[in-house]
Amino acid sequence: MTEPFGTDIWGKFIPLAEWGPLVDEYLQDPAKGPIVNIAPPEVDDREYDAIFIGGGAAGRFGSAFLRARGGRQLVIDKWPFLGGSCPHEACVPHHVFSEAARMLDYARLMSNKYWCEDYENVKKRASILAIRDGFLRSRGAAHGIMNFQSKEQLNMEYVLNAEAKVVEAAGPDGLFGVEAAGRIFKAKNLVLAIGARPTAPDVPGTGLKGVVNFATMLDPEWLDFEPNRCVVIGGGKTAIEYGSFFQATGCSTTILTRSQLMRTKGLIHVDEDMRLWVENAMKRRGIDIHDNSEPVSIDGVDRVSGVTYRDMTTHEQFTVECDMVFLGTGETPLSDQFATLGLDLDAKGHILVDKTMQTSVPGVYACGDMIPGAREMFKARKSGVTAARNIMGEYTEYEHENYPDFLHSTYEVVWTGLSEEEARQQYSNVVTIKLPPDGVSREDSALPVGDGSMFFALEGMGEAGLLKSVIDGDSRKILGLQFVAFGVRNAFQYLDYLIHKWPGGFTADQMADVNELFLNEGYPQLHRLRVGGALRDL
Ligand code: COM
Repeated sequence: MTEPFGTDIWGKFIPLAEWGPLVDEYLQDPAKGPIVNIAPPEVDDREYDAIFIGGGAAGRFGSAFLRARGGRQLVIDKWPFLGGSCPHEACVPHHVFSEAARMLDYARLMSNKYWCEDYENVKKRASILAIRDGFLRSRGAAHGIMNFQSKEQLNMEYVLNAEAKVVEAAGPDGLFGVEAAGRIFKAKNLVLAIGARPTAPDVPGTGLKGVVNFATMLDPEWLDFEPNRCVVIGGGKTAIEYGSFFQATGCSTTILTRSQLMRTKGLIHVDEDMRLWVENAMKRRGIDIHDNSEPVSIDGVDRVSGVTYRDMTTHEQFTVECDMVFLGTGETPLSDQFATLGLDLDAKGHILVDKTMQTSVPGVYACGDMIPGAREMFKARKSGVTAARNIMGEYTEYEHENYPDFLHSTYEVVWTGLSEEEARQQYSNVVTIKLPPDGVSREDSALPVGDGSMFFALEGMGEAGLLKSVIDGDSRKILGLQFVAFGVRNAFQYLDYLIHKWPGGFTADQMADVNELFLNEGYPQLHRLRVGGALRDL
């Protein structure tokens, strides 16, 4: 045990505008030591109800809830900011890149039309580095709001820029001990939430210059050239999102995936119509997609020059030339850092938890990317909150392995509930409502059209998107919803709640009763067209 150290900020107001530059100083010089915001005993001398190890979405939201319920929490993070990978290298930059992809897609559609310049001939490329650097320039604002809000508005206690080590399992006093910033902190419960690290495929060449993942591509020293030809390895959400972005910038992209696109293990309830719509739209935009393909080697001397892959059926080998490889091959939870606790893990190293987020060790909870299920902020936040509620004595369950989901191509792709195939396995009278309808070719349909896709109807027939509702024709309950286009993803948060939480289920008739507020083929309007009598496909 060393002497306590670090910068004590308890009781000192740091204006929001100062937080961003302050965090940057710590990022550039981590040896500046911990940032310590701990209440002195004269302010609060209670034991901590929980120490959250990891201050990402799970640890931060769990802490906020626990605090709001009158408990005492401490959150410790190795980075000098709260919010974890989300504001730093994952969700926020991903949303920047996906928004760029969408705008670039539209620029091509609108090239030389109306008020728009000749995009293809004048600006063949958008700079990946410029967009990346734009995000890096503004990242301090995202870091800053996390620390400011957590301290000034949510009254959290935290230690940042410090490693946390569990040094005592619950002893006779029932307390755990955690060492950080040269001190031992005691708590009745632990919440483990330090996340996961990107996993590289087990092939030669992953260390070559030009091989990146979502985190390393943000490092200006690592990605210091403008890529022109990219190979993405993987077929899940990250591969689709980043691959769509690279292609949209004009960096010609190939995707190599073992499974079909969107059929990786991490994606569930994926409807085949939706999957095909996404894959075909990506192909129409020039992305070269090879499924059933496993990487053999990443080739090059010092820097990457290509990827050799094998067709998993014929075993034939092929090489694709490139100057950048993006690894979208999943992540591994950092559970080995808690090996001394003897927690039950799955084969991939996820910490196994029950529906209250409690692990196999009483008093130890785990959340976010450390547990099975989607690696998503929504799961992180909700699992952290679930742990906090249970710690504070409010029994709460969360189905963390069954969830609605969302991804970007150049479109918003969002789904909840059962796919049509899943519904047909469980129900004998499945009815679907679809746009474009069955039997109408995509090219002949300007629908669905609405917010964000009006010019697809005018200039890009057949690119408007896909809308689908899967209904049990007997009970009239909505079983699943799928959408590819724009402007509906926020509605899905509420639609998901309705179809899963409405007592007895949410019916097509109730959906038809919802007031639609915009001109679009949204779900209320389409259900209204159909629900007068017996339900039939539309
Ligand atoms: C959002 C991070 S970028 S958190 O979920 O608000 O902590």
